Amino acid sequence: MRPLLLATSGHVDHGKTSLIKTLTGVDTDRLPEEKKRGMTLDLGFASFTLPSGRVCGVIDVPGHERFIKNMVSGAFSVDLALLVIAANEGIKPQTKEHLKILELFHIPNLIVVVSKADVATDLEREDRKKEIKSFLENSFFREAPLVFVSSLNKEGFENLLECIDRVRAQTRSLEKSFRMYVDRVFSLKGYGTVIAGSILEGKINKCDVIYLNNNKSPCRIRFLQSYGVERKEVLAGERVAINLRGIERKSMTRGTLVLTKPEAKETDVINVSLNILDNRKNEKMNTFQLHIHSNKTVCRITKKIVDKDNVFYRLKLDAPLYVYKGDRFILRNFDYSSQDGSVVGGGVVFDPHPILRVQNKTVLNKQRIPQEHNVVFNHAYLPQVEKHIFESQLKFLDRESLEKITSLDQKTLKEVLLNLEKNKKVLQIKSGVYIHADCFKKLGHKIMDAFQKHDSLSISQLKEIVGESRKYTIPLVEYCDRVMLTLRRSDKRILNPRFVDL
Ligand SMILES: Nc1nc2c(ncn2[C@@H]2O[C@H](COP(=O)(O)OP(=O)(O)OP(=O)(O)O)[C@@H](O)[C@H]2O)c(=O)[nH]1
Ligand SMILES: [Mg+2]
Repeated sequence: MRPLLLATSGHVDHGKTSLIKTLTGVDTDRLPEEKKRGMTLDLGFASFTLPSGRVCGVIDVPGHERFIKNMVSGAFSVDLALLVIAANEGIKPQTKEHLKILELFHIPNLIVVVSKADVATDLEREDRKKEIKSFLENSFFREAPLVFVSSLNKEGFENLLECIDRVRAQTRSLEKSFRMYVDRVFSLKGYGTVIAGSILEGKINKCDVIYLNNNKSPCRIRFLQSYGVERKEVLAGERVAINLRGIERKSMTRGTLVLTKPEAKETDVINVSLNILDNRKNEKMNTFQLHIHSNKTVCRITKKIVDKDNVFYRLKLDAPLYVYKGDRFILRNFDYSSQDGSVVGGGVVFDPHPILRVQNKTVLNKQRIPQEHNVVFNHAYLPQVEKHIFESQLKFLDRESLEKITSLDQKTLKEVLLNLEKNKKVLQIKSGVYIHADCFKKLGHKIMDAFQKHDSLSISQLKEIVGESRKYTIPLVEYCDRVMLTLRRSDKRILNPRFVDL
């Protein structure tokens, strides 16, 4: 029987991890930081056997909005999502955002799980049902079953198991070559590095060699495991853990493409069809965060292509990625003054290598290919610019001063800064104003220390702590609000009790 793969979804604290623990016996919050904060930060994995005897793989995702990237990495390829909504709180921002993501990914099945049923009266349950029904009315998941459960008194789990068991796994192509994106890396004592992910296409055999991204050197496999069982072969739709020979753990990252043939081709220009939702704040905005598989990059819409009745868009990606025709992605607001936006749309990759394909045609005409595509980004400038920003220490540098110090032209500097930002070396605390990430960390710690002595801090107090003028203190404090280090309470700031890390 084909195994099923499910992911949780839903607002922070609505009981996703507790639900998975009740279903599988596994506490997927395994990081010490997760235990300390009682909150999921990264993906959790487990599996269990359904009443029919079928195996079900589980990916537990974080609900906090800061970890949407992790949520997307876990949810993009599952057969079924459980949308967990707490009976006492109902629909909250990430309930909505996660639902949008599941719709844009065309996740084929959804079960609404109303958790914490033990705290709701019959009347409250009826109200919740009505609220959820109207919330789903115009969605792809109008017909989704709804189950009340309590992880406290185990109510509803039999019903939930039956609902899950009725879901059929999607048909996946076994004819295509093996493709998987790494979403988990760990090392096993005595065995070395293990990478894991959900297989999108094809199958993998223990005797295969694998290729990581566009590296042409083959890696040998020591063993394959799926849901805790050693296997000779694992198929699309299943999760697999691959123990690699001779690969260091630190050289592996989430998002790495794994193939069994050395065919990976990266791209930074793709043609896509887009579905922009109508909640976009600024119609003119054309720069977004693109989330695809377990990867994220900044992208810009550079062209609209009308082909007969179809409209496509060309996206320029800041960092090259390995994407394939038919892959679905999410777009989130990318406001340079805000680290996190909300989902504004998504789409499907229509042509992952459009420029290469049109090279023979007359369209290879400088006017039709945006100039920026001809610029070869010079990585040599990265350390130079980063050093200048770092050396300014607790000072903030704006783009104009950087232009003078580095003597780089505007365009090159912009590219360099985007790259540094993407790699989290520097932070843009306000449009055109930069600080080195390490310096921000130091400042953040100073601010956190000050909260040991004060319940709240005014801008003047924060100005003293930061040692900067109001001109820079205010954007810095606003940036602290955006990264959820601080919370605004009228004209003062308090430390966000749920702040995760710097
Ligand atoms: N009363 C009651 N409390 C519950 C139930 N399930 C979870 N909780 C409590 O709700 C809180 C959050 O539970 P989690 O399972 O960590 O929630 P989560 O959705 O995984 O949270 P994030 O992963 O951080 O988004 C914990 O304090 C749980 O003990 C339930 O069925 N009944
Ligand atoms: Mg959790």
